[in-house]
Amino acid sequence: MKEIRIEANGNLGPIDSSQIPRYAGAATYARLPRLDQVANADVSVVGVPFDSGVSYRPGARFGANHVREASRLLRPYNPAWDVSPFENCQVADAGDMAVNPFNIGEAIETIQQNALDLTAGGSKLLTLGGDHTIALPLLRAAAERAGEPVAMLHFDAHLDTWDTYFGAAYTHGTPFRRAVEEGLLDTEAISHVGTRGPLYGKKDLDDDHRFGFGIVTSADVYHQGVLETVAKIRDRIGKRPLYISVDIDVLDPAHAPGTGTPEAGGITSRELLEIIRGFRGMNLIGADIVEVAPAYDHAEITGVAASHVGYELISLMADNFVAGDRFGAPNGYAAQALDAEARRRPAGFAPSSQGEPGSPLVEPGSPLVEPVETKGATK
Ligand SMILES: [Mn+2]
Repeated sequence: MKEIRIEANGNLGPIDSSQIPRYAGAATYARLPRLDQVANADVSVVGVPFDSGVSYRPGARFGANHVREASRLLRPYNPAWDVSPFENCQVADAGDMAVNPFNIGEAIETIQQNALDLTAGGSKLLTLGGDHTIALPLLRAAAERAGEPVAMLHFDAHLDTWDTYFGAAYTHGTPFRRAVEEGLLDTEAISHVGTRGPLYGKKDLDDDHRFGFGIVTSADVYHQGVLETVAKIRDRIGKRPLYISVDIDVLDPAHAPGTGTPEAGGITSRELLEIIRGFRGMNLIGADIVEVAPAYDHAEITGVAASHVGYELISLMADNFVAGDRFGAPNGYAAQALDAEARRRPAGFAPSSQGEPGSPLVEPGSPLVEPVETKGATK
């Protein structure tokens, strides 16, 4: 059947969901075009169906397609950034890498080479896993493209800086120790976020600290809040080339049951999305979302969360295509919470018919958001 797509600024966007129902047709991420349907991509989304490195529940090999299926409801305008990511730049779904499920070493080589191929023309890469083993070859490719060790934020319940499992050095619990050993990371600017749960011993933390990682625990996010968390991360990393690796188990099992090594006491999907929105202007060069295991998911809870995390990461990449320095600028929703000045005209909620540009949308002290007419909007 013929595809009817949204097109803007010369970029081929998602299938138009006002013309073709969201649930129809084969799934690509956010209903975006395939990479072979566009001349080139500024941002490529690629799947890595690989879970041979897991230590507990298997199943993340089915993660990428689950996230694609759960991403059908994403709409083209992101009010939190006041950005239309698929208009600002060309985003395309590059399909899945063909990785060997029986040979981890060969799989790692394949992932590294495919990531280099996909970024050869300057495209940024958002990778959907797969288990966390895949972060190592992705970081190798990212550091090679950056031409220097990269800053990294690692959202995860776990440290993933262990040494070996059953003598194996390349697993989903070891990628970031290997990455430090290989000199891929700027050890002045690396941190875990959302860490929690029992460890094998205090040595785990000592080793991790020695490698240079900061730790923002799940409890830290609760006690200090999102804005303080964002401010500390922004101070530490600045505008260095940044890679973000999101293990979906950073979310509480209530928000992401479909994963391999769940830990109670995680952050919420709201907190994770708001933290990423606070990274406005930071130099995101690549990202991954891993450990989505659909066999343990219910009602697409985990898939929906992962698809929205991907949408915010792409929005950050797309926001950087807009002229001007946005480093440290609040996003629309955060601005609403921050102060009355921003509240007058929060990004993404232009006054339109309710007043002159810049005039108060709401009186101080009144409810923040009035009901808005959404006639003709597509759900
Ligand atoms: Mn992990």
